[in-house]
Amino acid sequence: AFLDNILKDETFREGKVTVNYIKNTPKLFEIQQPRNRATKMVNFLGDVTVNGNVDVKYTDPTKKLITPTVPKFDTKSPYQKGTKDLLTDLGPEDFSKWLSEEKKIHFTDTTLRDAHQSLLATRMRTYDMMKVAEGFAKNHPEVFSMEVWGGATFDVCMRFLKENPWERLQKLRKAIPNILFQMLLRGSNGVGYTAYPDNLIEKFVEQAWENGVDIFRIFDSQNWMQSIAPCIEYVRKNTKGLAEASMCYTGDILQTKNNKYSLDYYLQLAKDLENAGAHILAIKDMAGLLKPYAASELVSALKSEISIPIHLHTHDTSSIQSATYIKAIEAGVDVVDVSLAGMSGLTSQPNFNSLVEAMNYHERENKMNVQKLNEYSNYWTTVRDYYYPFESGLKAGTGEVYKHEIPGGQYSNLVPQAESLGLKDRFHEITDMYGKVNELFGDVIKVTPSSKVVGDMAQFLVSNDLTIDDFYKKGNTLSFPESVKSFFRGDLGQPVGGFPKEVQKIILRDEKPYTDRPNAHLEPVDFDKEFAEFKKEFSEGLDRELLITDFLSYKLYPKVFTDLYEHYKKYGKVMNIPTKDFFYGMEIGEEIIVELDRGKTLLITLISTTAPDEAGMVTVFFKVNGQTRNIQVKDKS
Ligand code: 3PY
Ligand code: ZN
Repeated sequence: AFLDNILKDETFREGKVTVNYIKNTPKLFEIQQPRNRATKMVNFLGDVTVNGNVDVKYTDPTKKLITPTVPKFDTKSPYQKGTKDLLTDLGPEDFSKWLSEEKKIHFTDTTLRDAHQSLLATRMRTYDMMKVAEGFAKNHPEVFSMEVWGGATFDVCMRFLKENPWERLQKLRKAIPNILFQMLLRGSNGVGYTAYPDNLIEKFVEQAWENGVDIFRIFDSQNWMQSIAPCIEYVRKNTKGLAEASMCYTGDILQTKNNKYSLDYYLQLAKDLENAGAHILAIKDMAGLLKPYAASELVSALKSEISIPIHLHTHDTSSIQSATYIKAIEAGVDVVDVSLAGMSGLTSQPNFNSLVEAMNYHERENKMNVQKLNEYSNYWTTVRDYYYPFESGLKAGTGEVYKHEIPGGQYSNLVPQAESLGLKDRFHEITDMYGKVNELFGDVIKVTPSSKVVGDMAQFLVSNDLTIDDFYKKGNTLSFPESVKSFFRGDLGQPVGGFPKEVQKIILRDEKPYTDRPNAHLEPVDFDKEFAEFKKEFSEGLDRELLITDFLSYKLYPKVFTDLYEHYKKYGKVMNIPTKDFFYGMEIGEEIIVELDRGKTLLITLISTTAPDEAGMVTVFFKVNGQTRNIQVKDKS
């Protein structure tokens, strides 16, 4: 434990050890009692067993959850070299050239980020990822990259799963050293919903790289260069990773009359991104609007205008997006985003397994072990069932997406959101209104966080039985959602073609909007001072050193981090609890193994629970590593 403390100590980790280091660091002698950690663990399990997990809104007692089969691999075999090794060898510029010259089509697997963000409200736990991480990396070294971090995962990880997102990244990196990792970065908004100080985003990029991210997919919710360009710069300056700059795709380039989002618009944007130093260009089709023939035209034109490689991302909400990939592949796209079959389709990415098969014998085929890919897909199909309360309930693709243009992740979330507002029966009114609000706002790009603004306004109008006409007539008397006011003030940057003036005036009334970068209105973070204050405030009662990554989590999400920290102090590390028990508690007689920390494990059996006593207290009996433990849990029902 003493050695453990040294290894965790920040001074040691930063290589700043001096002669009197041990003498001057009394913390090293504070040995945590495993019993204490075991007690916290059973307190958590006892609470979930008696009261359920607060994040699970309903359970289905008839549901049979089966144990997933982890595909076999030779644990002793070395990792084969993959794209991560190639990036290390070549450096970002030459790597980018290598990719441009590759004939084979390459695949990014989004299973661990966008797929579950879009299908399961981002709830996939590190526990389930880690079971297959090493095997997947050993069985599939040909995968171009794995999207594992960023977007909504950062927030949800802490808020609902009570995990440290940085630890997820570190664990995955250790298990998958050979394949490039990529993250989604929302430009000035980092991994949040609003602008942050520039130096905070810069530090975040540096730490994301230090902890394992290689490809930074950077986008701005209005395709605003002033938000994207600084992030490209941060990646180039602070990392040896790849800056993948995105153009968010909306509308339809094939519509040639009066089209704000025309082919020329995208070609100019792509050139600007290349000139700003991007190593890769991403076409980020967040709503799945890029139709097959439009993809053909867009990719061909881009190929003749820019020289960096092109990475295509889409969502299969319409259920036609594999055709888009095929046309894009014919037109020379370099990489496409797919997810393992069991986590693909609908609002997620197109099907990895089927696309690999479909490319068989084609001149751009990229051979993969499809048998193994299918085994991993089967693993996820089984695991997915554990997350059933987070499924959206969507059953089929929809052609309506071309009308409302709702991004994949938002579309599946809108179902439970409408339900919680008592608007379940009016879901289609909301999606219709979403399209109308988009027009009202001047046909904006809709992706996090601007998509939330349009969604908030649509829900506001529907729930108050208001029409667009009412907006114009009664606008001066309505209290609009805060996100809508913020958007029109300029907090999310400037939309293509500017804000519609009349609408802006109705929403802001006398408030003055601004047109410069929202980040310019924010005080830079004083890292030395604020990090020291943070450590002082939060280290009490904590069994580990607070790191700069904790500070970043705190600066991005102060309330969420504070709640996570309280949860950690009360229950310890819950990320290694099996998913079934984390969400639904334990069954009588069930025995589980939970890893506490590096190799230390607890064997926990739930022996029995009593009925609540007069004070509503339940006694829960466990056996922990052979010793009986009982705890008292307040029954909150
Ligand atoms: C995110 O920002 O989380 C997205 O996935 C946007 O498409
Ligand atoms: Zn996406």
